[in-house]
Amino acid sequence: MKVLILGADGYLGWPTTMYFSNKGCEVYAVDNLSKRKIESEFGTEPLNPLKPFRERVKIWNKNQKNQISYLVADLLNYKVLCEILEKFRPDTIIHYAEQPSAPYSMASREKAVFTQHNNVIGNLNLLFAMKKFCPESHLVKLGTMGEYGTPNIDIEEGWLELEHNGRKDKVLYPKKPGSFYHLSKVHDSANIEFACRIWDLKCTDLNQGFVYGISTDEIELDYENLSTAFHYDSIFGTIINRFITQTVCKKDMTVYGKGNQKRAFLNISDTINCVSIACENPPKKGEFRVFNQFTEFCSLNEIATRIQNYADANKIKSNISHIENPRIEEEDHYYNPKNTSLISLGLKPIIMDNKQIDKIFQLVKQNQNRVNLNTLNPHIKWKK
Ligand code: USQ
Repeated sequence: MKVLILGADGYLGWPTTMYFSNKGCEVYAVDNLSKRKIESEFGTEPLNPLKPFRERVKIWNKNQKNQISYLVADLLNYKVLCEILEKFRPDTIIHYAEQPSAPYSMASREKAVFTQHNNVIGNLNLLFAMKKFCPESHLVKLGTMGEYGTPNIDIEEGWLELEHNGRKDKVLYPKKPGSFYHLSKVHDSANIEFACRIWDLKCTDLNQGFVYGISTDEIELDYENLSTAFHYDSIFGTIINRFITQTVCKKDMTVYGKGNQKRAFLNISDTINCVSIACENPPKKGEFRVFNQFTEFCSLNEIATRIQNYADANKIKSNISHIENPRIEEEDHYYNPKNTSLISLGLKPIIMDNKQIDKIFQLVKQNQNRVNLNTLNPHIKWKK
């Protein structure tokens, strides 16, 4: 299989790139390196020392039998994107190349505009380039569970059967996202569904919960050289990675508001497993297929308590503190998202247990001297 990976230098893009190469696929890895740039705007960097994109690929190619081709390129550059698709003609395109942070998108008008321009136009360019050069390719697009928000009804996988005034239809599930970042993914989903409908493209939109963890089979081959970025700061770090870092640094876990907010999540290895399952089971021509990509869901308080239980079991001091919520989000709500599609295709969920927490804990401990404590507390507020 020829796999094009867009956003190949990112937290998920890099382990995905190595996974498909290890599997024997012909892999072309593309990234514009913008994540490293936007991190520096806020003075943040990953916890672990990270090799530059080119270097990581070169190290992989030196030590592994299957080679990765790579290019530094931006999806906003339509001409270059067309050249990539025309030359490589991928069977599968895995698209991660978007600004991924909700707080970043809420920091200012400029950051909101950057996020939506970068994400929506990059994705739109890709759809046009696919139509022109590889309409048979399968687009595997990283969406987010945050597209749905927290509706007072069960969350289906992308589509909803509706009965209204005695008539029935199947419509895109109504979206109520919680940031301009999450909105950019909603706009992407609508554009992709339209492209599938009118141009017969085929796509799997993976509405993913937040991801935790740092280790995958390929990273464990050479942790020092092949690691992926681990963020713990309040802009790019996701909650589980943050709570564990806070605990290692003897700081309180910062639960925003009441902590009854319920969210869906998964281990980084399961991201790879889900993407792999989606690629091996492509949808039909013209189909816009949505999978909800998560393995567990619970409240933020329960997440903090799991980490506290791990700490107690290992005689580590930990504390949970409820701080003023910088975001506008419901703190007491119904939440029942479905995730049967990937499981019925063979996903065996990894559960966030003490073993998984310990892996992250050990990584953070090794790099504790690199934690910038000033970046731990949130300073971007949804409503100034
Ligand atoms: N939260 C806390 N304390 C913290 C950090 C976050 O209580 O210190 C809360 C937030 O208010 C939110 C929840 O934890 O309710 C999740 O926040 P997050 O920062 O871990 O995740 P989020 O902003 O939702 O975004 C992340 C990724 C994004 C992905 C999304 C999936 O950055 O790329 O799309 O997770 S989802 O959560 O399903 O929207």
